Amino acid sequence: MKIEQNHIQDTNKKDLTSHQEHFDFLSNSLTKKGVDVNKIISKLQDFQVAIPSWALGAGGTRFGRFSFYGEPSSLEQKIQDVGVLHTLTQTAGAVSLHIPWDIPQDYNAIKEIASGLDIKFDAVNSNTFQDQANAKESYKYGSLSNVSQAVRQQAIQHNLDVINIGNKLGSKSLTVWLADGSCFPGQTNFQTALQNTESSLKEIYKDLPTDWSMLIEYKPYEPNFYSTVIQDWGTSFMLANACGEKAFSLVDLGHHLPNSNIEQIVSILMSKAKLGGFHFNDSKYGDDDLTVGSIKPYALFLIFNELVYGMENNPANPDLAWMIDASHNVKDPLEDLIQSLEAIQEAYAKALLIDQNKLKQAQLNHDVVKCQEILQNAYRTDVRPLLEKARLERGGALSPINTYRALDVRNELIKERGRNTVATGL
Ligand code: LRH
Ligand code: MN
Repeated sequence: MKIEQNHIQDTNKKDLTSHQEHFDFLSNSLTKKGVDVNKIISKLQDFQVAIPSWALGAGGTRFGRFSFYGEPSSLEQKIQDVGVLHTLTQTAGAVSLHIPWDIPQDYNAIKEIASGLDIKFDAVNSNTFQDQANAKESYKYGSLSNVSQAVRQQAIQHNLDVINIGNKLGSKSLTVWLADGSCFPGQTNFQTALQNTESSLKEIYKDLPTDWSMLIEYKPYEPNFYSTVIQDWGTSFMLANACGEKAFSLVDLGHHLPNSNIEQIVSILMSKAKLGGFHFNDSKYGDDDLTVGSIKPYALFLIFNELVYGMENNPANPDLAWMIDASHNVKDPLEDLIQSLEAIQEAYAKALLIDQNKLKQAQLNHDVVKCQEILQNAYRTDVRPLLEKARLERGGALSPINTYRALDVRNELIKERGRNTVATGL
């Protein structure tokens, strides 16, 4: 399924006038406030988010999985679906693969399809939380932290294989998330598990290509429910420092205990030049992997405020890896991802409207009310005309969801692929 430019222009036609009116009104009022509207639009256009290859089919829970049919059953079809998202939104110009769910059969063919759709390969993800059919050792009781040297070695080798696969695709970073931990007190020795994990990560780090980075993802619980070895940002930060200057922390928004101040965690990691990237999603309770901005849009805005400040004031922190990590139980996976991409662009655009100098001044004057006024004036601004302009200028859809439905993409995919295809992944 490939969406042609003229199809998008046809569906844009009826909304062009109202878009232009809204855009002109907003652009004039922002320009009067000294905002460089064109600068914001080019920042939005440069902001490319990687789509998780494991979230292009229906997700599920232990209680059930309900397909939307027409799911991609090969890596080629997954890249094509990312192409649909990128053509409509112009902000999904990358894919993050998960190994072994997405091992390319024909590297050149995959790279050709991806470059034809202007899709880059972002971080590759290792998987030592599931046993593979032909595996000699089991990860039942952990992988890089396991008391068994043989199990640790198998997990280290897997990560080196993942780097090798990523290297052939042009990826420049490895994401390591470990399910390692325990379900009951006494089951593991915390110190031994952490030391094993540190020495195993260092083994992997030794073979990291010079221009690569290692992203260490933390998570407080699940699938282990008493302890997780890399449970929080502090542990990830400590391990990243122990490995070296190419290792960083990865912040998955769903990997925080209730009421955690994620924006403060982001500011700390950036101030120490150890923030490597994000897995964007949203949640009400646990690692719910819901649509970005669907539950706590203001929290996402506050995180982008710290990111905008950090990108301005922490030059030592590397360019960040922007990725979505979501799972779709009740929404069409592609519509869910389109809504997530929109929410990310919206939070970023609103954060770019914050007058950081005025905010700094109000903070120095302890003018607490003014600080909030400055933040919320930006948050209360309807920035959608800016997002539309950014897409329109790049040939995208004014309303990606409307165009997706007007072109009946899901049914076209079902016609092409049938109703029984199942995408690899979660
Ligand atoms: C763990 C996680 C990790 C992935 C997996 C698919 O919860 O966030 O990033 O490997 O989801
Ligand atoms: Mn994640």
